[in-house]
Amino acid sequence: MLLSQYFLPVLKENPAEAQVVSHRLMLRAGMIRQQSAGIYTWLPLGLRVLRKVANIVRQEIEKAGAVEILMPTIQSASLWQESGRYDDYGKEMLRITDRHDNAMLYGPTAEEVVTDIFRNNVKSYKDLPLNLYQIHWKFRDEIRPRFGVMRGREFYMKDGYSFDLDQESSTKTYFKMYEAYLRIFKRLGLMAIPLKADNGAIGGDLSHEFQVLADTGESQLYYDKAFEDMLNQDTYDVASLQKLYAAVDDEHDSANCPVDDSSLRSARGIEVGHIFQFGTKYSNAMDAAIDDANGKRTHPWMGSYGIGVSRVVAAFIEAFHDDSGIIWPEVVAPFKVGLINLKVKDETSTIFANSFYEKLLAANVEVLYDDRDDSAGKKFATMDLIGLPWQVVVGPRGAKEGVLEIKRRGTDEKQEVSVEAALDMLTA
Ligand code: 5CA
Repeated sequence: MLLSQYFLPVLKENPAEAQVVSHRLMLRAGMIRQQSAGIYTWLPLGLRVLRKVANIVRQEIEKAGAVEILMPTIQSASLWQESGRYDDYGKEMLRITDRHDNAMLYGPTAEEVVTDIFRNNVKSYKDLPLNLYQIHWKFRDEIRPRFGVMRGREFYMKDGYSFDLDQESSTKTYFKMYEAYLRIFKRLGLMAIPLKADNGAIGGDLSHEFQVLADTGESQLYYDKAFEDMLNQDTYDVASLQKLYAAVDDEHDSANCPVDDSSLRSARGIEVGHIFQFGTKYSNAMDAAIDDANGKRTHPWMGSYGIGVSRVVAAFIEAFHDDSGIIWPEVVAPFKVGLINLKVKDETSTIFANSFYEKLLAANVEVLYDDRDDSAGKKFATMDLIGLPWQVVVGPRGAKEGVLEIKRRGTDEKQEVSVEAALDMLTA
């Protein structure tokens, strides 16, 4: 991508409204713009990261047996009246009336819609287990939207819903999702501690939340340091993980903590995922029944599984930044390489940089090429701010000698290398 043709409205100054580093950097790096409180436009750079996070979530969740659908964001109030949640949900639900005076709402979650799909289309135990998910926008009219997309009103969520014949099978599915979550966060390179949680408005008994460690997280997290090794392994010992101590905020009672001080870690955490098993709550309320092996009508056991995809983007920045800007890990970086042509008016430099750009494109390397006629200082500052993992700099002197300067964002090590060596490094 040529920066001269791209849309990257970076800001030099820190926006006054941004209290946390991820919000500040997302605005400054031209990733998002606020439309109204808690509602954002995702600009090209931000959208690329959002899509990358979503795709990793998608791949891992599908390996674990989930199937993607796309449900409407606008839902009928009547479904929520059936489940009994219409009145309970309160002011967080954005209620809308259509031209025929039908009560509608912008979905804060989709248990009702998916249960409706299920009851109209699944009739037999032979079709179970069934695990449907989507990655889509949600709306919750939070009293205090804050920290940019970290706590938005409109946000992008992966929400999955499982249907099993009985509790035993449902619990198996639940822990399959639990493991898939551990794999997702490991692949993303984020340490996410799973902890037993309250079911809250979703209801039910079995529930875990996943907290990513970051200094500026909203909650205070306490956990057994044994998590750190166990989450790094290739296979997970779910039974042992479940026995480890972890708690957030007031749930932690230092006087009665089962872990001694030398094994207890405390850190700030960001809740990036939450999974629930709630039995037959919705299948009963909405009479979503199937025939079991004996032809008897039975209500399936359900679970739901959320990941705050847009929040994960912010969590990355909280975890990976320095004073100059973002430091993207390669897995979710908007581009892998930032190429800078220091002197556009120098013909040798420009021919050399253009040709290297073409080589990167031919090798399928995602590259953002700063081909604009601008000062070196400004170009370096922009590249540091947007945080691409590799920076490659072409200048008149190097171009004459056929060398480029290559630098890993977040380190000070610069190397002068040949075109071939640079290509090897960037395609490794
Ligand atoms: N129906 C279930 C899961 S399918 C559900 O809604 N769970 S949730 O309420 O816990 O939300 C799932 C995840 O969405 C949370 O773990 C969090 O990461 C993210 N999330 C929730 N509210 C917001 C918000 N206001 N802004 C950004 N992300 C949010």
